[in-house]
Amino acid sequence: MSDKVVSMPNEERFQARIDAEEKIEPKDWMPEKYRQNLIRQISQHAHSEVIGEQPEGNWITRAPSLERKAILLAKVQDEAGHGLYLYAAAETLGITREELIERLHTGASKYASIFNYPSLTWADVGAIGWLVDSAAIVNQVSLQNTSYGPYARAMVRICKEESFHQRQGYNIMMTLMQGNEQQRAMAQDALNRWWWPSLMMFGPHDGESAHSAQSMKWKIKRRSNDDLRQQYVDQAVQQALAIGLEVPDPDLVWNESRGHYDFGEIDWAEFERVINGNGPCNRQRLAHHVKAHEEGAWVREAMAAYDAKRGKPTVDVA
Ligand code: BYC
Repeated sequence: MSDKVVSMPNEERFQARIDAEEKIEPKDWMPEKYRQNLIRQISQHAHSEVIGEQPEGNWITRAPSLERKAILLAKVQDEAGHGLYLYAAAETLGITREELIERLHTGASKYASIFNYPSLTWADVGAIGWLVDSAAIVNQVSLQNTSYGPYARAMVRICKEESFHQRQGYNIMMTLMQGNEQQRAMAQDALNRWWWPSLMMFGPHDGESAHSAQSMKWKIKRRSNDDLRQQYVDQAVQQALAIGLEVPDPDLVWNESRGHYDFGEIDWAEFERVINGNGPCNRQRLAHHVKAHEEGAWVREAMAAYDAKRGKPTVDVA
């Protein structure tokens, strides 16, 4: 670090480090708003991974073959692991796991809107892996370069695992599309229901995004919501066409001059309803998490007792 940087006030020195692409680490000085904004985003991300286990978990006992069941089990376990890395990253910012879970249960902290939709058929498992994990990867690849070290490092491993998830989802859709008429209709129906919610995963338009300007300045976010959404649409449309699926958007058209697909407007009223707790499954998802958390209390207590007996600090396993 140059002498000039060292003599700057904290805020300016911090921004200079960000501008120089240095990673911020847990014990480094950081503005309180940077810390709080990161806790907000990382914990929302962690909650999404964990709540996201529910729609897919719904199909573990009904997977159509032993192989599909083993793959789905592994995927759902991966999502739990992602939650774990992300909660651990959030904890480095000085918040406890208990507080994070409390915020989820009281509704103070959000999770990705998409997990408030039901998984009605086996094809939905394909659609979630293909579309939801694709959307997540597009976003998370950019987050590998986020300015906060623990978050960036968690993203590297998560992206590798998400790539496998995406392929298993697309493979389910491809298999169904090579099947009989009923199976093809099931795949198309799943795409029809998951397409628009998957576009909502990227959040509001750039001009409406409350946090984007500051998050981009601090390089917490590296690319804008609309920019990432466009990349996702361009990729997913080609993948749909390749297996004979029709994207449910009458306004979808290739724009030669932009070199991108133009696409229709998201139903933002629906987005608002879902992120404010009134989607089709919000109550069910939260109630299930609260129940599982309460039923797991004895595990946390047993681990704390075990650690105390060994004279080790209690591991926070909320
Ligand atoms: N859903 O100012 P904005 C997975 C909220 S899971 C709900 O643009 P920001 C998987 C936003 O929080 C991977 N809420 O916010 C798991 C804010 O509200 P608050 C999930 C949303 O943070 C299992 C307000 O709207 N990925 O892959 O700058 C199975 C204004 O928005 C949503 C992540 O979580 C939404 N879709 O940008 C399968 C990625 N969109 O907090 C797969 C990490 C917006 O002020 N997160 N809101 O109350 C991010 O990259 C960013 O937080 C977002 C939003 C792009 C989502």
